[in-house]
Amino acid sequence: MEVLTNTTNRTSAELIDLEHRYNAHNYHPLPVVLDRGEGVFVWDVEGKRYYDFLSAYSAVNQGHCHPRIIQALVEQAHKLTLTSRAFHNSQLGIYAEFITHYFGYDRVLPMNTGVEAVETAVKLARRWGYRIKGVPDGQAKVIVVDGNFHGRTLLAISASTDPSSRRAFGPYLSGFITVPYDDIDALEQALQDPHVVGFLVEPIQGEAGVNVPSDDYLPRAFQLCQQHQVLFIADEVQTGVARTGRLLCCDHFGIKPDLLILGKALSGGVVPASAVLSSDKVMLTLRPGEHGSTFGGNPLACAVAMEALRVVEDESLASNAEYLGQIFRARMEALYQKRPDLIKGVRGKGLLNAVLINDAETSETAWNICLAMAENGLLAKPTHGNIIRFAPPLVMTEEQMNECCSIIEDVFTRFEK
Ligand code: IF1
Repeated sequence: MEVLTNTTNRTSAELIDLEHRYNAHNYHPLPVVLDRGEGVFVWDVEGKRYYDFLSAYSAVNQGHCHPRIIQALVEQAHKLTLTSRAFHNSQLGIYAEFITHYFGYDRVLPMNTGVEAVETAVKLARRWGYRIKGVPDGQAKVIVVDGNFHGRTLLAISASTDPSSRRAFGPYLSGFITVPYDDIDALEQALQDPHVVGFLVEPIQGEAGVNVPSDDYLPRAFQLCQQHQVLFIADEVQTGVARTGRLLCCDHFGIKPDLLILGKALSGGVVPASAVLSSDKVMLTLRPGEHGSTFGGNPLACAVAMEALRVVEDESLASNAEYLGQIFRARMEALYQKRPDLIKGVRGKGLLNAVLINDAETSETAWNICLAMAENGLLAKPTHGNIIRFAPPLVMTEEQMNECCSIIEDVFTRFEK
């Protein structure tokens, strides 16, 4: 397919300057200006091609601009994009039936961004706590874990333990209890509080650096929540939709969360679409007019999300992620043995992986390695400190994965701190 030329007629440098001049400085991107994406590839404005190993933070699991998802977008966009929920629309009922059967839940509450779905899940847990569990009004608490990332709203940062996410944004929302991640005794202790209504956790912590818990942590946490009449709330915004080698990361641990939070790849990165899925007993505690959003459940997002989920199934993306993830981690482990001065660990599941850089002093090393990989046609970005996350689209072929591992190995082998 011919590479479409840059339609802005500006250079990367000019576009970076414009962004710096007129945009808030709330990110520090790699100096790459992307203009086009297709499958596992993205092109910058000068036409240089890269393998995308960030996948827009796991939103384009189905690959950039997947033709089937774009077709669903275009067809619906020509018909009806938004009605608000003041009226019904012809896509929402079909979508609700589709997604609840797809994931095995009674009901869905559609929102737009991941953090809106997190907010929705916490509101549902509190409401269930007051109406069903009998927690005194205004006393509900939700347990969260150290190193969590659930988004950027005041609720999400009130739950956060990360200074860069929360400092100088107070006052904070109360009603959160924080326990160490992967510490079942600490969780059991916190569950003694009769006002606890929910345990909110990422099955694998993304932003914290792809932290994978012990095999028995989540199953035991789920069991303890059941024993203490507490809702197990899985934030699968980043780990869900086949990213970790199963449809849901919770599937690796054999648990079915009481509330499931999805976002990002739910729409294949085409339009914002997020969702909370749960049971009648939780969902029906909400009455008309008590929650919603202008775009939540809009027909365009419904049509796109259904096709995005069909693609996941039709192209067996979960098993592909599982298979390619094993190749990736094996080659990175071998690289680790060759360069223990540069690497101090490799971890992840499916195609959500991280290479831990061996430099306690500065996070410059990880950054410079990412710059060198960009020079060699592969895009990845460090997360907290010296951890490089590697998360390509799940449509990658084995041949492409091997080529990418060679690029990474070449960069690491030649890299001097
Ligand atoms: C940023 C990374 C961060 C998430 C989980 C909810 C949300 C996210 C597990 C909120 C969002 C994004 C946000 C973006 C960077 C990226 C991210 F881990 F994916 F890399 F920050 F942790 N739950 N994650 O990962 O979803 O409202 O953004 O749709 O804010 O810098 P959102």
